[in-house]
Amino acid sequence: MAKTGPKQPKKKAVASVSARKGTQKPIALHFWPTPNGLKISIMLEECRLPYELHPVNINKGDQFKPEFLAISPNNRMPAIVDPDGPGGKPVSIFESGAILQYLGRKTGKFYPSGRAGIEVDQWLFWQMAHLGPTLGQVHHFRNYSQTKVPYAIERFMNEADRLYGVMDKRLADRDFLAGLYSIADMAAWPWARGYEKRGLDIEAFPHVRAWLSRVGARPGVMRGGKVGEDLREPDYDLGKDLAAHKILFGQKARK
Ligand SMILES: N[C@@H](CCC(=O)N[C@@H](CS)C(=O)NCC(=O)O)C(=O)O
Repeated sequence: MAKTGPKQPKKKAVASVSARKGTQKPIALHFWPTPNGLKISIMLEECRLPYELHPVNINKGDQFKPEFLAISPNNRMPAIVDPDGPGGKPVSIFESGAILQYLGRKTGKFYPSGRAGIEVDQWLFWQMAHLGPTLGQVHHFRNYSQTKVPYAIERFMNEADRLYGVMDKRLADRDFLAGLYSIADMAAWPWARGYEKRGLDIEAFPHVRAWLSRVGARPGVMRGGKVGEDLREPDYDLGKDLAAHKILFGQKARK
């Protein structure tokens, strides 16, 4: 928790319409436009919470700046600072699942309590522990690794296929992962929509495909899913940015 409100990295823009209209103090969203970052811009847009975007260019090493590490010690975005946290005091939060739960509790939206909340937790943690990390590894070994390792590609693509299968079965008789639309869908959607880049055949998963369209048609998801599009150069390809590879893929405890 930030006691006095941590120093913020340079501000880029006020992203939400509600931030300009409302009287609430905006939440600082430390962000780069990747699936994990977009989970939070989507939730903020869905809740119409005012927020300011603080770009963290992870390809250039912004995640190692001391002021960012003060709020996100794992040097990963997203992170937020809510000036109006519990007890009216500022609070900082890292880990996208924890942020989604916090915003759900704060607003009373998309994160029910009781039995329904248990459903949400299971699918939220499933995304955090399985879908996100596995698709991340698929992307890494297929698109970023300079050495093609067939075993790693096959291993993670098989696992991704299995996970899409789990999701497809789950969505066969309900519209959303936890029944009602929730933070679990917001966590899974930005990852699941990238099936093409990861070489997955969506035709094999018709219920996932229908859910991708259902979630993607929500105005809040449309707004939140586009946040930060202008931050990267239009033709940027991390697969070819070897300087970024050094920053992102060579990390160890001691420098
Ligand atoms: N479990 C974390 C994962 C966050 C994460 O991996 N963020 C990546 C971008 S998608 C990042 O900030 N990488 C910076 C780095 O690797 O140094 C969450 O869900 O918040």
